[in-house]
Formats: sequence, C-alpha cells, structure tokens
Amino acid sequence: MSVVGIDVGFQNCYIAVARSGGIETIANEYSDRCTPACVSFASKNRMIGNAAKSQMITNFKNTVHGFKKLHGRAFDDAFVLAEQPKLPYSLHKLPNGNAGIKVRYLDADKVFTVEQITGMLLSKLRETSQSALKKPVVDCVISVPSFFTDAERRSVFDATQIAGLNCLRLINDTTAVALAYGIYKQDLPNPEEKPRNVVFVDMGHSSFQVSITAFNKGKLKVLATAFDPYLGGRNFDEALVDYFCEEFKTKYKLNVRDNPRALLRLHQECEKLKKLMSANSSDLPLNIECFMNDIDVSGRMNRAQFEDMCAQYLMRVEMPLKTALEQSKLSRDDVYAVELVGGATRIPSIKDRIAKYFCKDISTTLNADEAVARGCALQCAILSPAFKVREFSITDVVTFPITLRWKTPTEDGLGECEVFGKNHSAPFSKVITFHKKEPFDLEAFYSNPQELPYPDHRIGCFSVQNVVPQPDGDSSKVKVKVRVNIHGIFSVSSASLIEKQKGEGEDMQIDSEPMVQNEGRAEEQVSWSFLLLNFVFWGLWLFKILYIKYHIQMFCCYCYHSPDVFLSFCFFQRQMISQDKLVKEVNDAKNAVEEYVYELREKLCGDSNRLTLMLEDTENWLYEDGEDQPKHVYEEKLDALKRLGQPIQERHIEHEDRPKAFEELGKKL
Ligand code: ATP
Ligand code: K
Ligand code: MG
Repeated sequence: MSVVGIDVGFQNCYIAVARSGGIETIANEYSDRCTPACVSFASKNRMIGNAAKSQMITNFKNTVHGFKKLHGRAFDDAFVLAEQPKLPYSLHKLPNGNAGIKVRYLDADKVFTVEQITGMLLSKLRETSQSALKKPVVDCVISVPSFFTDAERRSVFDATQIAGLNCLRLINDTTAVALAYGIYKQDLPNPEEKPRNVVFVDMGHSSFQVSITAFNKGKLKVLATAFDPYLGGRNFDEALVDYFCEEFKTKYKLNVRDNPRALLRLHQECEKLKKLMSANSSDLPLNIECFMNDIDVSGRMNRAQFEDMCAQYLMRVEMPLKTALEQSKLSRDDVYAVELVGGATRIPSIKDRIAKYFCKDISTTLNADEAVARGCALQCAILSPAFKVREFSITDVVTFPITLRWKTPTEDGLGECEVFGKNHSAPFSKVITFHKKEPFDLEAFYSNPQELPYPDHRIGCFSVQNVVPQPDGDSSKVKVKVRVNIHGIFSVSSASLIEKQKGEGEDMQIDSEPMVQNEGRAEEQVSWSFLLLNFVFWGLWLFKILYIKYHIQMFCCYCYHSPDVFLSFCFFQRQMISQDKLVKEVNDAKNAVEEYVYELREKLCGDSNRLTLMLEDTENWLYEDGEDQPKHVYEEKLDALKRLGQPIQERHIEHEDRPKAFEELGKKL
C-alpha cells in the first residue's frame, strides 16, 4: 500500500509520498510537482490540472478553477454571491440549495457539485501518484484550512470518496507543516523540558493561516490557530488588475471588465508581474500583445507603488499573528522560530511585517510550496499500518467552540452546554450523562456565530432514540459520547443506558477521555461494537442488568447528498474517466497515422508514385473527413498504409545497409 499526502490548494496542488528513504514529492506527466487546481470540460472529454489550465482562456466558460472555497456553501451564501462575478464560469443552485457549477460537457449543459469537481481533481492527483509509484494508491491524508467548518470538511471528505480514496485524515494545513518541521528534528527538548514554540505562517492564493505549536521529543501540540480566510495572493493580483483596468480605460479606451478573455489574460500577467516584484524593486513593464480589439497594451509598476496600492491588504497581516500569540498565552520571547510557507509569503513586505511583529528573523527551513503535502504524507505514514515510522504524537486544536442544546422539562425548556471550548485538544471524545425518560434530540452548533467564517452556525441534530424510563418510573441515565474526530468533524458517536444507581441527582455531567489516535479506522469498530453490545444486552438481560447501546440517528446535516445521489456521483465519475481514456486512445491512434505519413514521406524523398499520392490523400483526410473518427478507422488506415509502405521501408533499410555490407564483404575478402 502506498502512503500519500495531498495538499489541495486553492490554486496549486502537491502530492508527497512516504518511501523508506524519506518523503518525496511527485511530479506529474509535465514533470511539474505542482498541479493546478483546474478542471476543463469539452465536447468529448475533460482535462484536469496543467492541461486544463492551458484551456483557461480559450475555453473560459467551461474551465473551472478557484472552487475550493465553494465547498459546503449554499448558492445564496454571501461569500458565494461575492465570488460569482469573479468567476468566468457560472454557478447554479442545486436541489439541496448548494452552489453547483454549470458547464458545457459532452455537448450538453451539465451541473456539477463542488464535491464532484474536487473529486475529479483528486482522481487526477491519484492517477499521477499511481503512475509515479507504479502501484495502486488508496490511503491518503489531505489538507484543509484550519478554519474549515464541519460542512466544508464533510464536503471535502465526500470528494475524497468520489475519487475512490480512503482519507485517513483531513489535516489542518498548518498542522501538516508543523509535522513536516518537527518529525526529523533531532534536538527537540525532552518531554519534561520546556517545549520549543514555533510559529507557522502560511499565506496561499486565497487565505492566510497562522499556528503556534509546541514541540517536544516525539510530539507536537498546537497551542493556537488564527487566520484571515479572505487574505491571500489573489487579493494582490486583483489590486494590480484593478489598477491596469483603469489605466487601459483612459490610455486605450478599453473596457477590460466586459471581456472575460482579456480579463483572464490580464490576471495571469498581473500575477507574473507580482512575482517579479518580489525579486526586483525597480520599475517593471507589463506588456500584452493583441490584448483586445487587436490593440497591444503596456504599463509599468514598481514595488513601492504596489505596496502603496495594497496597503489595505498588508495591514491585515498583523491581526492573525496577534490573535495567535494572545491565544497561545506566550510572549514573543517564548517563540523559538517563525517559519513561513505558502507562495504569497514571498512578497517582501509581508515577510517584513511578520518579522517585525515577532521581532525575529524569519526562518525558511521548509520548502514553502511542498511543506503541506510533505506533512500530509508523514501523517499518512503514521496512520497507515503498512508503514513503519518513528512515533510522533500530534495534538491539534478545536478551531471554533462547539455547544450542545437539548430540550428539558424546566421553565425555559432548553439545556445548553459548551462541549468543546476554543483551542480544546483534538481529536477528542467526551462522555456526557443525561437523565431522561424518553428519546431526545441534541442540537450541535458553533458557539460564536460572529467569529465563524461561514454563514450557518448549526452543525447537526442528533436524535437519541429508544430511551425509556426505569421500571420504577424514574429517569434513566444515558451516556452520550460526543467527539471531534480526526478530521476535525463533530459527531455524536454513541449513546448507552447504564444501570441505575441510587442517590444520583444531577442533570448532566461531562467526563473526559482523550480519544484514540487511530480514529480513521475506528469507525467500523463502532458499528461492530454496537452489534456486539446488542448481543451482550440480550445475554445480560437474563441477569437483569441493563446496558444498552442506543441507536443514534442523525437526521439533519446541512450539506449532505442522499446516498443514492452520492452513488450516482461515484458512478458518473468512473464513466467520465473511461470516456477520457477512450478519447485519449482515439487521439493516439490518429496521431500514429499522422506520424507514419511524415516518417514515410521523408524516406521517399519526394519520389512521385502511388504511395506519395496516397500519403498526401491521407494527410488531407486527417484534416477533413478523418478529423473525427472512431479508433478502429485510424487503426485500419494505418494498417493499409503500412501494407504499402512496408516494402519501401525494407528497401530503404537495405539501401542504407548495402554499403556497410559491401564494406564487410571487402574485409572478409
Ligand atoms: P491556498 O493555500 O489559499 O488554498 P494555494 O495553496 O494554492 O492556496 P500557494 O501555492 O501556497 O497557494 O501560493 C500561491 C500564491 O502565491 C499565488 O497567489 C501566487 O501568485 C503567489 N506567489 C507564488 N510565488 C510568489 C512570489 N515569488 N511572489 C509573490 N507571490 C507569489
Ligand atoms: K499549495
Ligand atoms: Mg495552501
């Protein structure tokens, strides 16, 4: 079994794999370690990654990118509404209210869910890793931003399943980076010593994340996370685009915003310019030929001007740093190092601000692009039974506090309890005891809607069924296990009725127990233990000892697709993959005919005979009737050509060999 980690970025994806020699990142068929998060649809097939990105301008309506933050979002979510005008493709309201992506595919209008689109991207990444490793890839660990809520995490998790992956953990970006940093460090303080505290800062294309992590030998503990979910490299691109749109309006009378193709080109050029400015503080040119209406455009920009223009974004860098430090309860002097990753941290002024805030030089000991994927692969190696890796314990935090609410027979009718506070260790399970005479519902939600970068603070509603009073009419004691699991997803995992004991009056109490690490695999055990306990229950019933595992039904979660819809996604995914494969085979067969025509023509050196004519005919045919034929037609064509061409090829070889043969004969004589 392979052990793979995937960083699914807003713009760039990376795959890393654990091998006995260490962690390696994998290059795709373009020898590129970075695969663009881009999927393009056409009348016959899809293109994913680099091939899709190259279609971004020519096929802009059907080339989907920038979709990572649509996960788990409703169509009329404020964030989605604000994104829509920036996207060259259109969004569509799905039956469940979520945002779907509308494209032209196989000559028909088609709406995909974001889970399907990410599923396609993940399938491609899976394929890339399989062809590099030459073995199947199923188990993996995938990164998500630390601020992703339950709905977003569930949505990403669904995407992994559509891609046929077994995701052992959805890990927070900055936690993956911390693992990549810590696991090979030989000089970490001993467990009983004061930990080494490191700040990790990741600014990618769409967001800004900070974490502070404490390291000791063999373990890391995240102390705090903070973020600006809406600050990333793309804000800086947009500032440049705004500037040049204005400039080109006055200078060339061009309305760039009305022309999606031109706008996309300007975006790409501005991003290049932004990167150049990171290395160069002098005046730099921006030139685009045939930009719009056959007009060539040009402009200039330098770093100082750029920083001025982006002051509003640069100002926002400090806040998450401050929040993280405050929450960690450390002082600046307690910080051992500040490590930067993510493409946008290469902007000099961002680097400077971070250094200044912590009064410390920045360390860049990690590979800024690959650290997240490497951390994911390491986590996968730790979780996978197929791989031996040194023990390293990882304690993450609960990003947003979680509260449970239930109905009570009291005056206000509601009971409420914050089950996980901010920065509580995760993954983690807690057992809550209720005294109930009847089935009841537990409503879970994020405690502070105002701090949530997501419009809905509800997590889910869990109903505990089959609760009955004690034989004497008193309430039964029901123990409910709640947890934040290894993916950072909240759930009510089991409920059990326990034997009544005299003299216990309290309404509810919480016992804590740290959760088992190997959680990804524990799921099945739950259902097995459920069955087993039912068995035991009937056995024990005879002895009049009561111990029941209750059936929990989760009846609402706000971004679920029904199981049959989900199955149809998986089925359709496989269909699309075989369709793409077929198209590729046809193209290969067609290219083989074309190549043979060229090869043979070269050997004939312009002799005009029947074969030359036939080659010419074939070439014309390839551009006309033969443009679009099934695979077997190309194969037959190639065979026919070869039958005619073979004798000539042989003569050609003989011709080349003849002088050599004479020479050898001469030697012998
Ligand atoms: P996210 O983490 O938000 O999901 P991502 O992981 O895809 O996004 P990264 O690959 O870390 O993002 O970074 C991409 C961003 O970094 C882009 O905005 C890119 O323009 C920017 N970037 C890359 N190199 C440089 C550079 N030298 N100077 C400035 N910006 C850069
Ligand atoms: K990335
Ligand atoms: Mg990233």
